[in-house]
Amino acid sequence: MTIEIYQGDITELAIDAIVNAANETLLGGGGVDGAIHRAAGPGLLAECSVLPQVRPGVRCPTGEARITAGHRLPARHVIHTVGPVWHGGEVGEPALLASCYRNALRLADEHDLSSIAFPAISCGVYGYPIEQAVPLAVAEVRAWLIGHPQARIVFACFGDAMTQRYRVELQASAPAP
Ligand code: AR6
Repeated sequence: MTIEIYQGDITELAIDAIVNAANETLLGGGGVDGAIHRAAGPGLLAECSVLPQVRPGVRCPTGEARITAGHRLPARHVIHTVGPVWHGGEVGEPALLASCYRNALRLADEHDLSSIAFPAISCGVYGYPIEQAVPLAVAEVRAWLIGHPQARIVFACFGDAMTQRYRVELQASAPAP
């Protein structure tokens, strides 16, 4: 089992799946979502747009996940999840963010995918504080890896500060030898 940190653009990873920090429409946006759609090409938007709507305009409610092909990406699949918008932390944000990681990893299981890269879901436009999001992400991934000893998880970090935060957290949370 491995957890790696990769600093750079998640769209460049040749891996079973990259996770997209999307919005509920699944029709693209800015940040990592925009980068993934640009790199994947129009086939990704076409595939997303025919996913069923659970409510008008909503293809993936906050905290849930959906899977598509990777289209022109080097990654075989994209697992789209929708993180919570940060409203101060008292309206269920941690539980919703945890469920993003769990649901993305459950889909990976269902599709026999063992190498998965995550961006820092909700830590951009959605405003989730990095100091709180990173320990949660690491804890969810570590819990899942216990039952998936062959899996490889990559935390894709944009920028030195994010990379450093993950590095510190991975060291602090490492199981005793
Ligand atoms: N590779 C890796 N990480 C990236 C990349 C990239 N190419 N681009 C940005 N990041 P955000 P959110 C980092 O805003 O907060 C979209 O418009 C970024 O620095 O992409 O969940 C969606 O459509 C940050 O650390 O996602 C939604 O409307 C992290 O990825 C909304 O933004 C997440 O930032 C979702 O907001």
